[in-house]
Amino acid sequence: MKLMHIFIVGLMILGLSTMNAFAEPPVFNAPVDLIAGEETIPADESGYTVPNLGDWDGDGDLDMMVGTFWEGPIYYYQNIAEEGEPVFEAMGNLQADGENITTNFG
Ligand SMILES: [Ca+2]
Repeated sequence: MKLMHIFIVGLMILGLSTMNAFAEPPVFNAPVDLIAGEETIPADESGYTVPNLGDWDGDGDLDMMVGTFWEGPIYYYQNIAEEGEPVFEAMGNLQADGENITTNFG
């Protein structure tokens, strides 16, 4: 059983390395700041700011929550566009019982 497991893992590694050998390198556009109103959506100094899109208010468009690193706040930006390109408005930090909800380590 252990030998079969090693064989399967070996096939997976071989398959992944073969896929990478033929893959084209990704091409990215120049970075742009994310804007809410007139303000740039903040990124913390750690470099681990994590934007997540979802329909958080249930109106059918994508809103954004931005998590920060290690006891940082979670910012909420509501998409206020009627249609087309999103337009984000800062709605403040996520809170529970009047206190900011913060992220854990990692
Ligand atoms: Ca929405």
